[in-house]
Amino acid sequence: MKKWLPNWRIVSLFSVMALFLAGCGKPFLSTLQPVGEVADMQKSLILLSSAIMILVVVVVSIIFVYVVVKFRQRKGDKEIIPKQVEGSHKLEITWTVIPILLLLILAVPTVSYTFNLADVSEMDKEESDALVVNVTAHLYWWEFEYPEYGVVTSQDLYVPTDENVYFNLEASQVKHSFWIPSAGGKMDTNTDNVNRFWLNFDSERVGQAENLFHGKCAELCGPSHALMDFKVKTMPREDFDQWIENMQGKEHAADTDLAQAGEEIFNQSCITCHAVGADAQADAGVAPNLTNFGDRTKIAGILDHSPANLEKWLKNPEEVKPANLMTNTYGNLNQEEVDALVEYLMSLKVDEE
Ligand code: HEC
Ligand SMILES: [Cu+2]
Repeated sequence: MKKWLPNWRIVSLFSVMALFLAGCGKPFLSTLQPVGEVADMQKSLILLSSAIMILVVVVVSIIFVYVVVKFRQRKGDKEIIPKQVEGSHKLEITWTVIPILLLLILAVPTVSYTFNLADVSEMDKEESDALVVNVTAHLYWWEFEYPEYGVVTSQDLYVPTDENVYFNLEASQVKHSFWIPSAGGKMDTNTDNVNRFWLNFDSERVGQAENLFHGKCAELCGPSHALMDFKVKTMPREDFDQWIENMQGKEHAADTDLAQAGEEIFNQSCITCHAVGADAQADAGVAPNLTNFGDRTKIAGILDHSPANLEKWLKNPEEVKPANLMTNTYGNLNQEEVDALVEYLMSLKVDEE
């Protein structure tokens, strides 16, 4: 009997692994650390379905092992066939009723949450003051439009806390999927229809990630799919209104000579795709709107936001994000031009310091 006991080394290995894996969830990127109502509902479904599955696996395994041990052929008793239970009504009813009950336990909350999560009736009301964001997924970046306010931004999504935020989701070239793990999702963004859903960020809990959550593309869309990240900045409603006002009023003036030189280069080589300023919607959809580029937390969604990384991006975007749509669309920039562009782009800010 003794040799069946697990070795202490194995026990400690598994305990260390469990401890290690327990550290996997990061508060800005974990479905298991929900930040709002939608994420709470989704987490409870994950836990419920996992519990049911584990229960089934454990019970079936125990019965399996029991049967194998109990009815095995022992030494000496050859060709004895145990009593057959085929056609037993009692057994057949039991193993039909139990799964039905388990499915009911799973189905009732799932259906009720599904309807609740799909309830976007607020968006169709005439006099609604619900906040709507139009999300367009592009290769390999995200565009966010606030249609009530005439504001467009990209890569960093700004949302107020403690209210439902409604999303219209679309894609421009190929299918992507919009996912903010801590807040909810995923929902596909398609090229031929608009999907709608809502999310909610609880002000009591946004502190867990210092008001900055990570968003992801969750549908394989091309070579840079894994790099198609975005950020979500959460803030109280007043700060959000202030941000909208700043975005609307933005008349940017380059304040140093270098930035001015950068602006000139930008207006020659980059403005065909990128837009800057309050009326920037004109060219929306081709390239990220850069009105508040200086406030971004990342460059192109993934590089840390620093002048050195911006230089790296401008010199060779392909190296950072393979197959992105900026590669090879403008001539080679010399060092002076890069320096000027970096100075100019980093000065594009609307947030108050
Ligand atoms: C053909 C259109 C096109 C041209 C021309 C172009 N870009 Fe881009 N740019 C893009 C696209 C598309 C992206 C998004 C790439 C991605 O993330 O996959 C991008 C991304 C960027 C980003 C990162 C934006 C962010 O929000 O993090 C910066 C900065 C940038 N471009 C600067 C420039 C500058 C400066 C020039 C001119 C020298 C330029 N671009 C010329 C299409 C263009
Ligand atoms: Cu993708």
